[in-house]
Amino acid sequence: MKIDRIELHHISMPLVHPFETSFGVETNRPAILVAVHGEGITGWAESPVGDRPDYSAETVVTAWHVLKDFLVPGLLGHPIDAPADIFSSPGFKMVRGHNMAKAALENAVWDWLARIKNVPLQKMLGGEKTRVEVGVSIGIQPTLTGLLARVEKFIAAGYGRIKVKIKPGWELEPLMAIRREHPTIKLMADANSAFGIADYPLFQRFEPLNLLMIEQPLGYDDIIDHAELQSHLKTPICLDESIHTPGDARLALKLDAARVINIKVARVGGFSNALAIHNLCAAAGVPVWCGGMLETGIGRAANLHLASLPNFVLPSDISATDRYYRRDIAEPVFTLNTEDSTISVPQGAGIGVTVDEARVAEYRLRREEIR
Ligand code: OSB
Ligand code: MG
Repeated sequence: MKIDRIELHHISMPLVHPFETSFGVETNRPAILVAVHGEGITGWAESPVGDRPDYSAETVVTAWHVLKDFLVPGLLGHPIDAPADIFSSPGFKMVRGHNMAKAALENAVWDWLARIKNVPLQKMLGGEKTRVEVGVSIGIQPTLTGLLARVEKFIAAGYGRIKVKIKPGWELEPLMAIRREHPTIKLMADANSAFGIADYPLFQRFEPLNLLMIEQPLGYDDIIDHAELQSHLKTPICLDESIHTPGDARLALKLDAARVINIKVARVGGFSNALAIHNLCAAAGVPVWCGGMLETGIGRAANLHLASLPNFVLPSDISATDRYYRRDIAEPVFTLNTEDSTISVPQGAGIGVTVDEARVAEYRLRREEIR
């Protein structure tokens, strides 16, 4: 089978609520959407790249360049009967790194193949769960009272796991305040690399809070200091930013630098690497969960399919649509199953959602079609 035309869309979506992490505030979420057309079918995927190279080294501009000038031209006309065929195309063989650019194109091809076969994407990935356990990720808030009100609101809405962003000066106190009011809620913290190994005594003070895990406390490119930090703690450390490849995951597992891994399909370069990391962790007895990047309904649908695999045993950062966007670009929107803090995996062909192209056009800053 052949792909004859590929579209790139750069969009910017207004968030319902500004999202603050240790590296800054976002009020609008950019993304690159990829649509692959061939055999009368269209496959979609989303690259949740940022405007700034803060979470990852890539930006909308670098991902656009790598897609348009290298990855896409090599895939047009290249025979594809299974996802693995992508990797023999000239662009994928050549390009080093640029995982978020690769993920968008690879994942659009997975969606395209699943739609051609008329099966839900999860079947092709090997996932069986029909509901995925989820939580909510709460950004840094201006005040402690504001944070507690937000936590309260999400718990009342049915979320069974709360993750809060932390940074130096906003760590122990907010976590203790939440724990005091919610003694049994599944609670965790994400530092997005804001601390150093010298801060280990601070993390030891987290231990009585019984956190599910501490996500990416140290350097975005570090594994070895995380191993050292883990040796001082009972609370599991989870790696996010530091894991880009199955090789990174092997190293982290070998050094006991991560007792949990957050798999973000964009960060690891697409479903093939995500599956490889899932399998490595399963073999090592290390649980995984699916991270989020404030995706639109396109990226979140893909995440739900991935998180339906068996070793995704911890709640994933996939929340209901109304937590991110007033109007999303794909239908149907996602709602929380409040009885068990899950979201159902959409059961249509491919990612199981329909892209609203008129809305994509409304939020679009740039479009390009390559034949
Ligand atoms: O570190 O997990 C992160 C959003 C943008 C960049 C990094 C992160 C996040 C989130 C959002 O935590 C989770 C979600 O999409 O709900
Ligand atoms: Mg994170």
